[in-house]
Amino acid sequence: MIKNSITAIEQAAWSTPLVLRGPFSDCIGQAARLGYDGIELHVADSSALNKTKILRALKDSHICLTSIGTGPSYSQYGIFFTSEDPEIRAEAIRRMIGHIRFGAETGAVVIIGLIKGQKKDCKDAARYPEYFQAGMEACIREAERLDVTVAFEVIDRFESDWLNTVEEGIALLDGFGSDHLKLHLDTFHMNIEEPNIAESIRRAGKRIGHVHVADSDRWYPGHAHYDFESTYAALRDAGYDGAVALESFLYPDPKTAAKLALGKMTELRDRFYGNGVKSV
Ligand code: LER
Ligand code: MN
Repeated sequence: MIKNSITAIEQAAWSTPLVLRGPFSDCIGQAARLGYDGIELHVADSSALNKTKILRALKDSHICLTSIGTGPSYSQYGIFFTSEDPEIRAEAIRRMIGHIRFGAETGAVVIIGLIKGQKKDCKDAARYPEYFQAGMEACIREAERLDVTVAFEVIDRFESDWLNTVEEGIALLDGFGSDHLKLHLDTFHMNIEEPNIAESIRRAGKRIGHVHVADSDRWYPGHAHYDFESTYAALRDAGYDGAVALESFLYPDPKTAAKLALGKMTELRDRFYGNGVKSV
């Protein structure tokens, strides 16, 4: 059965589409009280976390860590795979290795999204593919060693100047050929890039490793006109059985967004996966 999850970060701008804010142990308690099955923590550096406290909060709240978001290294600290600076590239890899080790301790999927960097960020333009390859290979090696899933997020053209579509994501995965590298789909990005979202999901099939949901305007699911019915039907047909994490703006306020989203996510899950029945 898929898990309903919610994103959290310790600190970020109001406009960042991550829902719960504050110390992670508090966010975990809030997610559980709201009725979520799991939480996705967006972390700059996993090796600097108080893991004992987080693991205790997860245990006490009876929810799981579904996923680790790794974008804050890029968005808050300018650390990414494709920097022309070798120290920044090494630091990006060190942080990803720390996230993957935390994933091994918790069973969480580790996201590779914004940390890949953009072409425009690399002042040594001709070399970004080589730097990206090295970053990805280091992650895949550690993920295979520790049996962790790393999920590559396809991000729309307005936030990333390359690797924007599901088709490009599939080609990327095929190039690496590792069972531990999966695709991470986000309804907000797919709504911008995919001509037929349900078809893209079915094509991605068993390669799907993680899912983010927000409506077409990036508010909570149910607020605008994204077709969640066809997305959930396609996820079920693809045999997807992982987590679906709410990554939306905080409008009208975080608690309302989290509650209304969970209502819609639960209704969709019951309808397309059946109450308590495992997916196909
Ligand atoms: C960025 O828009 C996004 O969707 C995040 O999941 C990236 O970490
Ligand atoms: Mn996302």
